[in-house]
Amino acid sequence: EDGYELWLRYHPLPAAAAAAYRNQAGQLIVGKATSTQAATRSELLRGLGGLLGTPPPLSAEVTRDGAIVAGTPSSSALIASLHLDTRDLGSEGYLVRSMRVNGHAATVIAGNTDIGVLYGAFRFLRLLQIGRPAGTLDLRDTPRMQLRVLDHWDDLDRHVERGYAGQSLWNWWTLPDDLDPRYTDYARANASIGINGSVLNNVNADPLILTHRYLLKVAALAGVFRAWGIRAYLSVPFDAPVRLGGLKTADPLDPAVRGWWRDKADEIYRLIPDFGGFLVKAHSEGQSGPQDYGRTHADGANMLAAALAPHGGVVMWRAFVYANRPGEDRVKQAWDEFKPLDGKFAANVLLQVKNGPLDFQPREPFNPLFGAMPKTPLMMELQITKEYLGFATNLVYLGPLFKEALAADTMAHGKGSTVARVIEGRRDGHAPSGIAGVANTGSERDWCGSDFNQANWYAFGRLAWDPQQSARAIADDWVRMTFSNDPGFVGPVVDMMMASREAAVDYMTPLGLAHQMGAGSHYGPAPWDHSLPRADWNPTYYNRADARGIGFDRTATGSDAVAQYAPPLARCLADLACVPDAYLLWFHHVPWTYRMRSGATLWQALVEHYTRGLDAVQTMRASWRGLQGHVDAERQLKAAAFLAIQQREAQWWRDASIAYWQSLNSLPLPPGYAPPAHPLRYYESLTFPDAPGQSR
Ligand code: BDP
Repeated sequence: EDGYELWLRYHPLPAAAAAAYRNQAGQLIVGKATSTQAATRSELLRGLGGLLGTPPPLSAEVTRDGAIVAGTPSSSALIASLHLDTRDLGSEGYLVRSMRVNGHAATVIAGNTDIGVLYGAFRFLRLLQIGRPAGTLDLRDTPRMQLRVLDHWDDLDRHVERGYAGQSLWNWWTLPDDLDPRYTDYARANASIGINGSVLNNVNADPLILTHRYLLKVAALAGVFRAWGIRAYLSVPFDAPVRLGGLKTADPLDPAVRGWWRDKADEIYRLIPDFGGFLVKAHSEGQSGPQDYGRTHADGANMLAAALAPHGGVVMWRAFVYANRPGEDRVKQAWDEFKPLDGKFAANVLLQVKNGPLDFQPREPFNPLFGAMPKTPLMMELQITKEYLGFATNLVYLGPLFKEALAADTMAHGKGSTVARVIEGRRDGHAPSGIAGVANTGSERDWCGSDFNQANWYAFGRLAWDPQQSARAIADDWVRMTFSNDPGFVGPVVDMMMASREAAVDYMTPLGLAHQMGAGSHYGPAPWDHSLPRADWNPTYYNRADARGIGFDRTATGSDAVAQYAPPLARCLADLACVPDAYLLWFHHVPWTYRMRSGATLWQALVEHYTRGLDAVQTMRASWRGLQGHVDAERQLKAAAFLAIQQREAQWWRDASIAYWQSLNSLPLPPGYAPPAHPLRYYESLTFPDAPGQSR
């Protein structure tokens, strides 16, 4: 049990459950005329064979009860003869229905397309994996967003930026000849949760990826993914025409530059007819952009969009920009720069906006661009890899974080204009729509650096398909599929997962603090740090702590970032009487002695939160220890070892933070709270040049 099988762990079900399901899996009628049909067939045989002991026999028609019939009305005469209403299933939806076919009880899995049928097959297998009844089904489902994409921050030498699970999955050196079976398993895992796109390389992009030699490698991967409904995309550097093409400029209005990109797009589509498009990090953290030539983001994005449009490709243009403007609040910059461009982007451009205005913190308010650009399709970018959440070893289930971001109410069009509705694009009539997650995958056997990190990949896919699902229900499915249906195990583990994100916020950055991690590596606490050359890369820039108080004043008396939110929301966030505690220090600078709604002072509340976070990790650890015997020894021991690391790190976070704040405010600890284990200078002296995943 090394975790390789992920949630597609088709181990034999308990005898009674298997016996019951065998009545619903007596024979299988599914085509293999296309690669997706063949994939569907092989997955059903593999899944049912694994879960039930033997796979059902294949058949051309329904001759007995318990048949499973999968297909589209156009590929299967049998499905067509059932006259199913598939109109509202679109191009990726499916239905799974128990009905009589040829006088026999059958399960019909149908869609308008092969890929819809594949998604339906995975749904059917999931029902068996999680022990749901499968004899009276009437399910219909369609994705709420069109582009459901993983962004891999993988360099071409297999280093993964902010990756904590080994090397890149893509072995660029042995591609295109060697098609590691792992590429197929990657595609299966994604298809099982509805992910339909993969950006293969780092947003800090190397132009080498656009050479013909590398495009052949990309084409080989795209060839593996195709059957599973996944399109390949590439991150491209804006100045590729200069660095690769030998042109003097990358000016987006220059005809030679436009021609270069057009030719490049044509070349790509000759090799990969279903290529998805480009992801661009422009004018951000050292990457070049159209501003280098006196042009706007829209000029740059539209130029690439024009090259891709004839082939149906899209541009995902990132809004993660912040220039080095001392004295300015970094979190305001994207809004200032992009909002005036609303309506200026070509139809096949999506603006890819991080969930929060800063950078994938344990907690941030939502990015005010959501709701502020009704004429532009906005894609949300979430981070699945835990750059700011303790890396691979900390158990932090991100379902609640993703949900919080999606469910946030922008109030942009009155109550109920949630971020999810904005990105779904329905209100503003946008196509395309999408969501991206920065992948946490790597070459380690367990894919994600820990078994529990797999849940974050899983939750991302499930929420990308349907943001309305609950984080708890998704965790419940995942635990059952990954570990066991044993109720004595499922309940406690789901509780543990559901508590884990708030625990991390508490022991790292409670009450609206952010970016207090070690500069550069983002490992461990360093609230004192101001060593980096740019002010806005340093923890002290964000905490603004001194002898009197702490927090970033983003109201009108400070940076006024709050004014970027819709007025009713802005009014609340700016008002100490209304702002939620969770965002207090994000929007306000307050004295250490400030009275919280609970009656405690801010200082007491901070100490309480840090300690509560640490306690929660202790509880998680004890609860996992108590589940020994419910789970195989390998996965039990690994998670136990990682929880021990997490407990040590939570203690470190709590103690180092408290020691630093105390060095400023000279306040005693509230009674009953243990003092930090070491003096502040000990924490300040720790360095980790070897921390994994750093950017280059
Ligand atoms: C930051 C990461 C950096 C990425 C950057 C980005 O620290 O490695 O390149 O985001 O999203 O969070 O471009």
